[in-house]
Amino acid sequence: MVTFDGKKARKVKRDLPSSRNKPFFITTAIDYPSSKPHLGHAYEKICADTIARFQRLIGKDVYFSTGTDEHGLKIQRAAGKAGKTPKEFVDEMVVYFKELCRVLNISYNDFIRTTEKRHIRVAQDIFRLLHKKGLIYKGEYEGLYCVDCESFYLRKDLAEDRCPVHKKPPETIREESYFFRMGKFQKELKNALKKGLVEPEGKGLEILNRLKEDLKDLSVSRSSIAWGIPVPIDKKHTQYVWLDALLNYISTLGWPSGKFRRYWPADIHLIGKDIVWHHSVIWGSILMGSGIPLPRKVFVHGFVNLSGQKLSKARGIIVDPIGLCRKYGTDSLRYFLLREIPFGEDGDFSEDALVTRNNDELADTLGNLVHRILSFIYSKNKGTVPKPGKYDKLDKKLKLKIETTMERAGTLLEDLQLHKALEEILGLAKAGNEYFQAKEPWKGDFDNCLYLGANLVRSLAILLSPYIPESSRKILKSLNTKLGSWESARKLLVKPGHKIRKPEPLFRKLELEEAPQERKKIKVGVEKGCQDLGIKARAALLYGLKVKKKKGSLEKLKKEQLKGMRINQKRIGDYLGIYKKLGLKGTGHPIPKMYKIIKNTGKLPTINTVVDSYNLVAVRESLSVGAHDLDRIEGNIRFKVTDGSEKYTPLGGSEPKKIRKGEYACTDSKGKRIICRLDIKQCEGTRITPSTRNVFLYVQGNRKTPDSLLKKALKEICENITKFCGGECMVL
Ligand code: ME8
Repeated sequence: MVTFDGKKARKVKRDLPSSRNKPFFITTAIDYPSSKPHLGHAYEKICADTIARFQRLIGKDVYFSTGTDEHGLKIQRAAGKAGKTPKEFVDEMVVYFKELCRVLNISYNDFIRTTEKRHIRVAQDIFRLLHKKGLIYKGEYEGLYCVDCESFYLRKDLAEDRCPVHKKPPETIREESYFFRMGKFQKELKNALKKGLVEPEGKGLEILNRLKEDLKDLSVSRSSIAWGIPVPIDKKHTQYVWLDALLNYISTLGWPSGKFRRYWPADIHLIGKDIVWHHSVIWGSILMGSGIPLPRKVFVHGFVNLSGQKLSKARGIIVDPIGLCRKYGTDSLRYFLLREIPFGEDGDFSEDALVTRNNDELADTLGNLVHRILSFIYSKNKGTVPKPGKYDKLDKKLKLKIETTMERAGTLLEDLQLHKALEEILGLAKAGNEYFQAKEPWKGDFDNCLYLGANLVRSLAILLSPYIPESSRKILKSLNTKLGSWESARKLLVKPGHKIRKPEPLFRKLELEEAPQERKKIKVGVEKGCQDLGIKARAALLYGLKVKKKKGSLEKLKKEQLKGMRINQKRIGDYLGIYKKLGLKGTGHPIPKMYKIIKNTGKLPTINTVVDSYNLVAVRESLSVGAHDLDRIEGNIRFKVTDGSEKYTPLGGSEPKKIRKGEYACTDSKGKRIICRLDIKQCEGTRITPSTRNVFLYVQGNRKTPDSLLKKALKEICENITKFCGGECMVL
């Protein structure tokens, strides 16, 4: 459908779905509003929105639904903690989820809440239907339940007696329950999975693997949880949250009539990797049992991690997506997530990387191209698109590139390769810049360049509109035209003589804003066992650092200070004396080892600007010093004598190792995780890397170490660090 009308004003048809268009139904998971939305929620909605917008552009009649999953124990408890009734609580929380959609520019058709009447009606009707068909029976359930997953686990599926996802011990639950004969559908489920119900393929295979074992019936009611949809045949029970939440996909369509007949089966259920079982096995069997066709596809996107760490509220690893949009702009965030994370795989978020992509790709490549072309037309040709002459080689090449990009990116988007399609489109913008440069319009011969340039800008705005809708709208506004169909992006519909508007600035170059971050504070304690050994520590917190791998001025300082440096053997002996007292033979202090390296190579190793800053003082004063990423520390710090149950993952390791009993160590996580062993062997989880911003630093001594020395050394290290990494320091 062509919506551009050139000079002659003619009313054109808007690109709205008509009942003749093929329907396309896409859903996201519905989020638990147990706390405010996180970046993972934002990512899923952005991806679904991009697909929905693309499908609309290719002429489909799209129905896109999202919403919130508001029942169950998790919500009931969160409400209790907040001192609210569950309903008051979800009513307050849902505002944030709707606000998230608004800020992210999510073009949903429906936002469904599972506490709405229209949903409760469907959930109860399906329960009744399954019961009537003999697929639901009463029994007793005893099992291990993880509230955070709202799921039961078999003991063998736990990881060290904890939920494998949330790492929390499950609760034992024993009660009367209604069961759904899920086991009956094992064969049909396997067939559906083999036919590709779940994508990417690997995720489907994982489920097929689990289906090698007998599929058990599912407990679908709870008598001990009040906050849920009442079981229609027995009001003492409430429906299991998943036999409530999953039904949102049909209640949003008003099953069994209305929109349901038009849009079902769903084309895509877009979900994260932790709920694939629920969406294939549980949802699949509920649908089969109810006689409803299966969705066409369950697509599993990856997880967004924060600089390599899993987002986790408990561990303080959270990012507020609304805050990010305010800080950097919605389209910068959308663009970053869609471009950086291969769709279907996990990916990393960091503000540094967002700023870099924004500046290099949105501002420099795209913004620059649009600005060059439009402002040239505006200032040098009175805002009028010129009439082209005969095309030369460069013109023909650009025209062809516009056509092939539309085709390739379209195929990739239909195939859900969102990141690859975006790469193609960016390639067109790059080609556009090269074209403009090669054509040298400033020399006076600009007709072809500006005519094709204006059309290129229009095509780019259309192709980018699923990804960065607001920027696309701004470009089209400056160009004085409207959004056209995807297919129309190949055509040269901006005609000679067309008047453009004054170009608006598109993307600003961003700077990484450090503050105002909340400053995390922790306490440091030395337990009695450690005090008895004479262990003492002085600590500081450093904020807002910029850690570099290497810095010239620091290298210079290291070189200067190494001249004639000796270590204090007596002080090292004091540490070793404690090790001996503890019966820990064969454990050396690292300072002599480092000293040996210095003697052999003439250099202090270069690790990064924080570690090098403290190593310098640690070697000279022969003191034990440790620095850790403050944001990755869980709870407070305790120096303790180990009882052997603690977890310790050495640098470079991925699995925790056993630790011997009777060592002394620096720990976090209520004394359960070793962040540093006595011989200053750090753990992997809190290591300092170039993305570390905030640091916990300590200098550790023993009975014989003067307090004044610890204080002086700490001060010098803090000064070094802030000199070479910036930021501020707070001595504890
Ligand atoms: O699971 N990165 O709700 P939820 C990307 N209510 N996606 C993530 C993510 C991350 N770090 N963390 C979570 C629920 N998600 C249920 C769904 S559907 C009938 C019921 C994804 O709030 C997660 O995989 O825990 C899921 O798809 C969605 O966010 C909502 O997660």
